Amino acid sequence: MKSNLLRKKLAGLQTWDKIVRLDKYPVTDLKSPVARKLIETGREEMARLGGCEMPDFVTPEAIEALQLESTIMESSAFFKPIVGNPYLTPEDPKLPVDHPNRMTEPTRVGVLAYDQYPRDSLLRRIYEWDPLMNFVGEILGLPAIYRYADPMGGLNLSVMQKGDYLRWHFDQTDFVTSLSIQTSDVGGDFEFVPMTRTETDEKYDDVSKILKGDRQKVKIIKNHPGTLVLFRGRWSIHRVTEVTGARSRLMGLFGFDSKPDVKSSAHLYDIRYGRSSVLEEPPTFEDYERASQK
Ligand SMILES: O=C(O)CCC(=O)C(=O)O
Ligand SMILES: [Fe+2]
Repeated sequence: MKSNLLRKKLAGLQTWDKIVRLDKYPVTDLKSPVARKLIETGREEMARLGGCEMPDFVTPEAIEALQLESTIMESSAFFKPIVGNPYLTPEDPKLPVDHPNRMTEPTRVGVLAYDQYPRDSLLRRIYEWDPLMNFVGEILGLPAIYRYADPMGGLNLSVMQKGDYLRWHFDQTDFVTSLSIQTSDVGGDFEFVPMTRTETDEKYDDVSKILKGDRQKVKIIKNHPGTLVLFRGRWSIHRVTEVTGARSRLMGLFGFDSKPDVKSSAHLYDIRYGRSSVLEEPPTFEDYERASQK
């Protein structure tokens, strides 16, 4: 049973130094010189590229446990193929067909929601750990930072299997924090164009060129397992290329915001999770295993 093996691995991960590379990322002491330096470098990268990559954030033992727990749960992810534009809005039929608002692409990504996460999940423990959230807030230069007050949206696992693709898009949230758990054999790269648009200029011509295949300003993040990424997806258009190998791409997505009480809309619940009611009690890993054996 995979869940027995997972229990053994989790039992060896009781203290944070076994889970997070505190030697490299001393997030429990944000005043330390090493942490100050990381925050300074992170802020500089955020300003220049709109994103910041922190490799080896978690230990190899933690990655093994995260991969195992995700594999146990993966077949319960919700998949809904959609065709959509880069703004995650309905198309506006009044606009010309070559306007980026009307340029759509198919997308298929699976998602596991926060309420599907077992109480003793390692990914849940990492998401709910204040030192990580506070570190993220420091890099973003926020006066305060909160977890989403959303029982489904707070923590997500993005599951991309062979043939899955996440289209070019801008996020509707200010920033995304992700932890790479498993990469695909081939494909599944995160591509982005730094600062594609601004608050005052949509730069439709540039967006249109990117959608038509202009690669000039495209940057690629390979996302090795254990890498923590902060990304301002509202301004930088991004996508995940098609996963073409057999191994699934698994990515933990942490919902933090500069405001308290952030919740998802009923529409998002429907398209992202395929349901409107929240689970009263999260399943256990054993429940997942039983379900996949049926
Ligand atoms: O999976 C990723 O690396 C990015 C996901 C993403 O862009 C999103 O969920 O909006
Ligand atoms: Fe995104």
